[in-house]
Amino acid sequence: MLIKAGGKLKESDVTDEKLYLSRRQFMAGGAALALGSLLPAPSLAASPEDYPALTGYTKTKWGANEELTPFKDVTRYNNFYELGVDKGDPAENADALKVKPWSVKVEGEVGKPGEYAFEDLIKGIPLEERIYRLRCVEAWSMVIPWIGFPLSSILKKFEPLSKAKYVRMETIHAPEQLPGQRSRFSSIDWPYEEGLRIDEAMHPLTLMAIGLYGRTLPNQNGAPLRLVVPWKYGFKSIKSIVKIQFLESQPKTSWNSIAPQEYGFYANVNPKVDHPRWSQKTERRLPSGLFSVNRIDTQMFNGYGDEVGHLYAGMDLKRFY
Ligand SMILES: Nc1nc2c(c(=O)[nH]1)N[C@H]1C(S)=C(S)[C@@H](COP(=O)(O)O)O[C@H]1N2
Ligand SMILES: [Mo]
Repeated sequence: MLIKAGGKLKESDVTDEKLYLSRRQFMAGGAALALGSLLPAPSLAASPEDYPALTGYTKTKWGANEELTPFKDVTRYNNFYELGVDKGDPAENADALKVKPWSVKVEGEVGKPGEYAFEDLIKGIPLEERIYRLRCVEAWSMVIPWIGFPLSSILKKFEPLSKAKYVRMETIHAPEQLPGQRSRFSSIDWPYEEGLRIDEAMHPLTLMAIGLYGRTLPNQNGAPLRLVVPWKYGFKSIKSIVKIQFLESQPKTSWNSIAPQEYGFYANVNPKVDHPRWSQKTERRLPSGLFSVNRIDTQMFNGYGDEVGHLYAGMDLKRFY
């Protein structure tokens, strides 16, 4: 059931994290849009072959029987508000993001803080392909063949101290590159930030991805490295990470700061706890069109409950949503 005072909701109304960003940002972008329409449309890379190949990864059991969401949908239906508010904007603006050179700052309660070059960070860590479901809080979902490694394998390199109870991550802040960060009207207090409890961060399912479909990550999917937490709503899977902090207390997170009554710190996929404005009982599995919506039931913890349920034993998941 959709909950809204005074009338019915259309399907399009529900695809709306951008509700918080777009109304004002849309007007600010108006001038640029008008200019843009005079220019030839950019030619968008549409197949895996358009991206550099990744080699030497092993295939895993994860998602082996699932039907993959086509590459085109995985790379052209994105939420990456630094690159625009509409689903097609991140692909169109992808070239704005510069991913070379790239480094990650490591701070806080760790034995080995510092600034690590991307190449050093991933050196020596075996790459895996894992097919995971990603379920957005907007009630659409995809099945994506990620390439990456358990987040724990890099976190351990930094030697976390016992005081480290949470991990906070930050996305690149570069308004000169990223159109979404230039908008005076955006509700997000950049940079985008996310956090996990340390046991969630260290869980073997939590993936740091550097590729998909056998290729390096397209920028719109969060190049050069982005988190994938498959039992949580998509917004926890922070893109284009430049900072990792180990903290004693729970960090702020971008969506929780914008609308705390709608987006919690935990954000576990949960069909029993509805978003205040729509149901979370079902989802549209992409590709989804007007005539074949492809609606399926949403599973507790996005179907990963056997692996992660114990992390939340005894917690009231209506309160800690
Ligand atoms: N930095 C950053 N990370 C982000 C977002 C964002 O806007 N900025 N959007 C989040 C949301 S809401 C979702 S659903 C997923 C989408 O990931 P995908 O585009 O790779 O499918 O990225 C998440 N990570
Ligand atoms: Mo999302």
